[in-house]
Amino acid sequence: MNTTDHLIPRPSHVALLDGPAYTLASTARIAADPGVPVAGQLAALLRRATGFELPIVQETHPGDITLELEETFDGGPEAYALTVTGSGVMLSASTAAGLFNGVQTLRQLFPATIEDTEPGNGSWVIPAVEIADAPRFAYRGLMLDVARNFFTVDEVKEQIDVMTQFKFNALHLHLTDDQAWRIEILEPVENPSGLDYANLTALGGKGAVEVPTAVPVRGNSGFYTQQDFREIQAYAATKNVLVVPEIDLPGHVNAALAAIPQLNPDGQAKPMSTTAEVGWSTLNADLPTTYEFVREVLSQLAAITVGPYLHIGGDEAHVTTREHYIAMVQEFVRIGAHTGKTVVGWNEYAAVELPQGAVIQYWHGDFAPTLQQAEQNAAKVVMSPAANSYLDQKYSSDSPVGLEWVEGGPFTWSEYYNWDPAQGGLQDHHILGVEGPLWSETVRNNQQAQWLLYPRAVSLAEVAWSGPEVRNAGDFRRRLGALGERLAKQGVAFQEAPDVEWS
Ligand code: TNX
Repeated sequence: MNTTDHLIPRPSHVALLDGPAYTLASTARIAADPGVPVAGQLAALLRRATGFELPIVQETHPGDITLELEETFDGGPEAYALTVTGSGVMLSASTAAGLFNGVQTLRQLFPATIEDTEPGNGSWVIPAVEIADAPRFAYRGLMLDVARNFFTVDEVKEQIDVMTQFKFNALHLHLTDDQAWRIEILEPVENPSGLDYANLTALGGKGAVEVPTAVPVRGNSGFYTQQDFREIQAYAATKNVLVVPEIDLPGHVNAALAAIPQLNPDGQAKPMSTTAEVGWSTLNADLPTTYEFVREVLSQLAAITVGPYLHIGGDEAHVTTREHYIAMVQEFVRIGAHTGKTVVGWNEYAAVELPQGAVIQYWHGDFAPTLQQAEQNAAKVVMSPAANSYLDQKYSSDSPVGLEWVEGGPFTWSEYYNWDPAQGGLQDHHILGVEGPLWSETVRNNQQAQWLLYPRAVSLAEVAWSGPEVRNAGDFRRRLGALGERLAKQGVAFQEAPDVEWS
């Protein structure tokens, strides 16, 4: 079995070398500069399966695995070069992100027994090989809808652990929706209208979806304190993941309307709701409290967000008149940009004027405004076309969880593999990247989430990372098959696609 042929996502260049293979010996060490967090992660993985000591040291000897930060190394901020020979493993990159990516490749180069959680007598051999690799797109994301069903901090960390082996580097958290509000907003220094921000989570945090059909169980309740949110980001950062928080505006806001009466024109709080229906709630364009509220929420969220992006939603505002939608979203974009962050929104928001470099997440419907903003106003696009990336959709009509509304579905790994983000006139330089959203109306725990995610998220990882010249569906299917054993050893639930020969 030649693992150099199994890599997912597929690297730009892989060349087998003549000469002896590398064997990780019990005396090997990991040589790395201090402050390269992935060195510790690699050591932990290898120690667990091999039982070797694998100390982390600074000077390299023959037989070691060396992680080298080389400022002059070029190929982009996430690129890496990996050379494996009989005398050692040498990984180089110009950034910690590049080293992180290279380590994910190295993990897959070891035999699948490297995923064992107890030391066995594997033979830790890697063929001599030279790999040079860099991503096609800078943004490679997944989205968790923590509003319809709450995922705890630990569950989110576990999702990060799994996704990052495929070089995903963004995690979008859909923090608010009709059914719930999941992020703590503190009592502001100034609160002219006396809005009860604490009630957003006191009441809104208790909400969740409850669909009467397939999955009768109510979603989980809960919310993140600002400290929790910081903790998620800090953890994500050690695995090269940027968190993108979303407050969905001006629709999908019932939980806020329920928590804060002054957001309603009649001053009456709305009842909380558990329905999975969409598009029935809206903020009010004529109320000054709408803008006061949004300013406070976005500025607090921006202040605790490490990454450059702030997602302001914008989707499915079906009960907002067009005039009111434009008025509100234009102002929300301004407020968002004023926090110093780059605003992101679902593609409906391309109807307003966007600041240069704003990000449009295309999911559904008319492509023209997205393309136009990308071409004329230098907006960047994250591609999440529903029929190629929606991870909440069923695999087949008898899937125990998942929705089934996207035209052309249900969908398997192949629909999420066989598409190109550069479509409809969009070119690579317009595209920031690719994201697979996992809406959670039918999802109640990480296992169900994983089952919907994998293997389709792996397809998206390769679409986002690998150039079209190295992509091939038949070959990908073969590599997926080889991945099965590794996922199983990691305890990751995945759909055993019937057209894949799982190892
Ligand atoms: C549409 S996709 C929504 C979500 C739902 C999803 C269900 C998008 C931007 N909005 O509110 O959860 O469909 O698939």
